[in-house]
Amino acid sequence: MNNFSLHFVVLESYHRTLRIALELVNRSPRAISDFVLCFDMPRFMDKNQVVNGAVVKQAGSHIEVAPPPSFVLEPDACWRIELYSETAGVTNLGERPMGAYLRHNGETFPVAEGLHNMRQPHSVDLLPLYLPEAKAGIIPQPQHMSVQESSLPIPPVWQMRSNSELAGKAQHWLSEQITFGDDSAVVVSFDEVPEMDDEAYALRVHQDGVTISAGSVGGFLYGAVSLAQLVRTSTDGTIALADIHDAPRFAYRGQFLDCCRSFHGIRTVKAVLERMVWLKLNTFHWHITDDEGWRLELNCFPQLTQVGAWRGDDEALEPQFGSGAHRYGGFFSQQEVKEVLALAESLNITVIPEIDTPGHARALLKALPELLIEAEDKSQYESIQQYTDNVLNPGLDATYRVLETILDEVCELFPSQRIHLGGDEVPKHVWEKSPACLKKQAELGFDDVRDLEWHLMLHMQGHLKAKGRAIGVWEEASHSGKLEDDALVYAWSNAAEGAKAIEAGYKVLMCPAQSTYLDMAWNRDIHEPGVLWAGNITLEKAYAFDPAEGLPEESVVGTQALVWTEIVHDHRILEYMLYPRLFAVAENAWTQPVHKNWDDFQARVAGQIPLLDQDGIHYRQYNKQVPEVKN
Ligand code: TNX
Repeated sequence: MNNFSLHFVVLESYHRTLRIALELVNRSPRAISDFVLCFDMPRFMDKNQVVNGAVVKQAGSHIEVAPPPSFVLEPDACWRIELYSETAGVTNLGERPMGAYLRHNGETFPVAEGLHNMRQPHSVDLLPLYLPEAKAGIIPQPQHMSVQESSLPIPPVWQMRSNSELAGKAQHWLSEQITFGDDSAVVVSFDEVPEMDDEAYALRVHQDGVTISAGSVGGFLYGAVSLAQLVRTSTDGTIALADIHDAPRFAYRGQFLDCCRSFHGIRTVKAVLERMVWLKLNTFHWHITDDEGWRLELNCFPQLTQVGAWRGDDEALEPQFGSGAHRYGGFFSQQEVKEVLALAESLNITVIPEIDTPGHARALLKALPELLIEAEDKSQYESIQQYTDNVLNPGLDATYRVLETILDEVCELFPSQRIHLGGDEVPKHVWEKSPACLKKQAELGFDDVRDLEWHLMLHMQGHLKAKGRAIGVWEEASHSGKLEDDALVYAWSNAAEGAKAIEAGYKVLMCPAQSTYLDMAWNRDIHEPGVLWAGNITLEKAYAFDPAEGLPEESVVGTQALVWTEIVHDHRILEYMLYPRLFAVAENAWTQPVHKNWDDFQARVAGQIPLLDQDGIHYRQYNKQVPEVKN
């Protein structure tokens, strides 16, 4: 049993005004004094507006508060502290204080979650998701598909024939989906047609079997996936005779996973990749460095993972997002990276690693402080995620050398043509009081110390270019217009950012949070997991997104589904956030808008639900009435 518990009381919660009270109850038989209460809550607390105590520390979501001096918390008594924040209100229970513990005499003691007074909002989009009757079919919808009345009975065993080496991966993949043997009369034949476009395929279901034609590894694989979907979604033991001609709308059809905020390890990553191919997704954007953890083992700096991969009360990085006082974290060993890359290769998936610079670099800074931190830098800033010390210093030569060394090893490990360099959310006022930055600014003749941001990024772009690699960056890094135009810009905060980057001459990957951030909650129920800063995302909203709407099609390389993992602590919640919304993102990435159809899509989603069940996927239930709103 826990000896302490923490009640959470919302006093005021508006757009930029949050007043809360925390009530710590002592259920132990002893009085306690001289303690600190630690918890995580992603809101910047105003140190000057505290009632009955003090904020003694904040780093990111991690907050430490203390009672007034000489305060004693008697058994069965309660200490109530009031805190104020101008960051944002709280929208659901995922934003209550998490991972609370007490620190007392150098030891930590767990604090249980107590009661809360959060209310359901008055107007709330709680519409349950209903799906129509299931329909056998393919997700994403093929571009051209003509179906006949008659059908082919699905045999227990198929025979495989191939005239193409390009079909090897498809054959291997398909043999894990359906059974093959020599003495079946029903044949799947792989037929090479060299002039077909990359990733395009034709699939013909006829009286004697199935013919898959393609001119590329991806084309054969996606033909095989379509066949497997027809077989597995069939409810009557047959598949209709059909003629399918299919090719993707976009070359970049992605999925993004943040392995930093919560550590998602190799099993989850492999499971994600294995399911990506089912939806013809071909690019995995692997977020492996951030403020809350460095997840990539590198030989050049072992400290990156020795120090930067762990959080806890005793670690260089504080607990975050409820990870608690104990040591929490992990990383991908180089061996594991190689396994992931081999799996990706077998599934026609490119893995793009992201080394986030110059912001979101706190784990890196904590791992290599003697190289990367300038003691005289008195700049004061506050990042959007409540850090005051998470930005690399472009005034220091070491910053360039360290990044080059890291990127060299990243390039040895990862074969991808593109490396993502981050570039998002660099806070205002960084570097303004850094002697090294001011000196560098003067040397380079820049008007603004902030110009060092693109200077550093451009330097790294050049470094990678010399190795034959191009970069990806989040939209902010394109604002200066100084990066070379082979940088791919990831538009994330809204779709207009994509238009802006295209106008500046860049190609874009469209992943606006309002449609593709699947860490957004499904709805506004306070019990629903997920954040809401870009609104809730229903299946319908996810499906309504057209990545190239109003944009020149040739400037849009594609779209991706993202899951940031502040609140996505484990594989189960990850699946819950992804399914079935990932179907919508995949169809947006593959299918031309004229071939999309919301009603038909829902029926095909319903057709896939039994497969999610068979595969043990913890998807969001779609036919359950959401509990009535009680206000
Ligand atoms: C914005 S997207 C971020 C992330 C957060 C995410 C949460 C982007 C480039 N920055 O750091 O994890 O929102 O939804």
